[in-house]
Amino acid sequence: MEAPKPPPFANWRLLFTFVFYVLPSASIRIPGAVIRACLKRLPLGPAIWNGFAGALMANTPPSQLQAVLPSTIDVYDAWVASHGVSRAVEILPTDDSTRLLWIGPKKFKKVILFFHGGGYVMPLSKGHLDWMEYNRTEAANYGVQLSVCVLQYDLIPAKPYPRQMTQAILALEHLLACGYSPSDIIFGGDSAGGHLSLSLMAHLHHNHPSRGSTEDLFKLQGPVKGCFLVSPLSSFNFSTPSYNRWLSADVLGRKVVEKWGLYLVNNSPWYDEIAAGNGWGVALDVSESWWKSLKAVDRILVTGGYEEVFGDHVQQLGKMLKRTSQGEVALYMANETHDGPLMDFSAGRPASGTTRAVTDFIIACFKDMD
Ligand SMILES: *[C@@H]1O[C@H](CO)[C@@H](O)[C@H](O)[C@H]1NC(C)=O
Ligand SMILES: *[C@@H]1O[C@H](CO)[C@@H](O)[C@H](O)[C@H]1NC(C)=O
Ligand SMILES: CC(=O)N[C@H]1CO[C@H](CO)[C@@H](O)[C@@H]1O
Repeated sequence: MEAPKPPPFANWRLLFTFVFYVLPSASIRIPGAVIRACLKRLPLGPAIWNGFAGALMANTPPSQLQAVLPSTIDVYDAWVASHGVSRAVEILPTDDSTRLLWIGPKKFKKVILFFHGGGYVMPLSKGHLDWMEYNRTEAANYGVQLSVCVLQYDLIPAKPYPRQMTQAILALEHLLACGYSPSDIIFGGDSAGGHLSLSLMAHLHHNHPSRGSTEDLFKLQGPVKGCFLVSPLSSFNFSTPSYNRWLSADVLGRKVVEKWGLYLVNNSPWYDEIAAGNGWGVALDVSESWWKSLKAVDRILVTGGYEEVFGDHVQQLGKMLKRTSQGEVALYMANETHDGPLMDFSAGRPASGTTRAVTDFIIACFKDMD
């Protein structure tokens, strides 16, 4: 058993960080976010929250964040208990440590393999589970019976790339071994989870050397039904206009993407792979030809916000996939900041257009089959 977590601020280092780094940074970011939100007619509440959360993320070391945030399994356990849903946790037999957390029966008609966001630093949040349950309920209303399988992947800096990708591949292989066919499966995620989805898709396109056999499996059985990418990290090029606004209402900024990005890729094969033109670790920073004739997934949905630092990259990614994928690709952009659906559910707001777009996508993928 893990030791109980200290309550917030029991940790003096965190208090120090908070007073001397987070608060000064927030006192600059919040007014900037408010001005930008007024200019762009965005809701004020989320902009203020983004200013505060952005300052917290950019100035708090990952170890301190991880010390106070409940772990993925704790969040899942509390959520199933409070929703009266049955708890179903599987340990991947091929790995012995990676867990799959189920919402709904393990053997059902369809399944969503979900990768939560949080910059690979933060664990699963309750908002993610509320979001996925919303999907399930909405889908059920349309006659689509599905379960959600949440991957509990390892976090950085302790476990850098490609550990999370390997875990995602093992999870997908496990679903196939359990009897799901690729056409019963949608995978996807938000932010870092979108990045992880792109890595998994990349592996299905060109096998990653760490895990070599999946490609043949999909050649035999056909493509995966769908993949949704909500505000995915897809490039480390910080010179786009979205990154260089004078005022930003977004929760992310260059500092945190760069810092956490380094935790992900340092001491890993990432640099050699990208230098050799292999796009497993980041989709847009290799030549487009790498993605040519992508047939791993039938339908892809890419979503993002015009007001997020990933805004330009998300649009580039959508356009690139439209050119390279043999399946159907849709790009949905809205006037919002990073990770709209998660923000909806974290704040208890009604579902926005982006949340709706993801749900409609999931229903459309599975609906045409029955
Ligand atoms: C980075 O992005 C900018 C702006 O979109 C572009 O002009 C530049 O060529 C990109 N750099 C690389 C190395 O891809
Ligand atoms: C987004 O906001 C701009 C003004 O800032 C407006 O012109 C545009 O129509 C809006 N787009 C959507 C999809 O709401
Ligand atoms: C398909 C399925 O299991 N749908 C469930 C979704 O969640 C609602 C409420 O939690 C259940 O009533 C449905 O049965």
